[in-house]
Amino acid sequence: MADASALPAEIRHDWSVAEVEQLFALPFNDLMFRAQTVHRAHFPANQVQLSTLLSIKTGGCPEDCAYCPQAARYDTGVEAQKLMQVETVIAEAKRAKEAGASRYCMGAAWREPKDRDLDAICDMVQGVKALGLETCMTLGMLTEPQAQRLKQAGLDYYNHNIDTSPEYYGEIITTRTYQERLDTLAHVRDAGMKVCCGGIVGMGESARDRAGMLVTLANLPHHPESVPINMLVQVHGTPLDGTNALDPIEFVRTIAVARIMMPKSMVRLSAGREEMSDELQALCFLAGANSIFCGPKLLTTPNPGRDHDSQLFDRLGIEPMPLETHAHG
Ligand code: SAM
Ligand code: DTB
Ligand code: SF4
Repeated sequence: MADASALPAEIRHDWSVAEVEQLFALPFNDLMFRAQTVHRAHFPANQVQLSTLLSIKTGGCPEDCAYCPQAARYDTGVEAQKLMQVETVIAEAKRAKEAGASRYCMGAAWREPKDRDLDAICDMVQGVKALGLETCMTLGMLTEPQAQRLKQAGLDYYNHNIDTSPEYYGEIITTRTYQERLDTLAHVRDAGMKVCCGGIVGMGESARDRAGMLVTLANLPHHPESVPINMLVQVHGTPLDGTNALDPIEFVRTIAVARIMMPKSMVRLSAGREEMSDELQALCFLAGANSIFCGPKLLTTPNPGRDHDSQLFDRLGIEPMPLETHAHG
């Protein structure tokens, strides 16, 4: 019998929210089968890419993102620090490479970078790249010239998340608009960098919002090469602390639908792994997640240690994805 779900998925940019809600509503086994089929058509079935995060400028952020421990206005115990020294960043990146990471992601708690900070930022990019790692930065909003400077310095990826659906966005952030986020993504793309863009679930959003978030991502002119799906890490002092937890099965469904909608993108099982069981993470890999953050810390909150992750990979027969496999395009 011909089964459309067995065909490699086409790359589409015309998804409707209603259609995506139907994908979410499929029987779980059917959804997982479709996601696995798409995954296997485009990627090695048992490889997961490893990125390591470093907060190069922590805390004191002027924005009001309701999930974020680094916003100055919430009392979360995160102390504001200055931009890290270039040498310290490079030394940390070296350790991450030795621990098996293929990409190094550097994050700053800024609304946007100041031009005077960009010299040091570009030195970090060059130094980390020289170690043979892919580089990624997440620094907030970028102007066109700033994006071009980062590209010239050799930056491979820029991370800027849309966070949630256009409809729910105003409940989470008021200090910048959804459109400003889309503008930054366009500047990154136009400068010729690869885009890392995803969002957070478990913020009290509806099922329709989760579908709407994925529709925004998949209907961008190009699918982001990397799509981080974060489970909210609840931090004491942030407005979202105490939000009802999302059903873990719904989280797995979100990964599976992202995989089906963006067949060639790396889908990252991002924040929230520290609170997930090994079995839940295994389901996320089965649903098509093929990237994680490794190392004991995300930006400010804990992440599973290297030993735990290697044991999990051994139990699942998963291997770290070599750089050559994902550095195409
Ligand atoms: N300040 C820059 C910005 O917001 O674009 C870059 C750093 S910011 C911390 C990067 C992303 O981390 C956010 O867009 C959000 O998606 C994610 N994030 C922050 N706090 C989180 C939390 N508590 N749980 C899950 N994801 C979180
Ligand atoms: C992304 O989507 N998630 C990462 C990375 N991109 C920058 C950040 C997660 C942060 C979780 C909260 C913290 O550790 O401060
Ligand atoms: Fe600032 Fe980024 Fe946190 Fe928002 S997510 S408060 S912009 S560090």
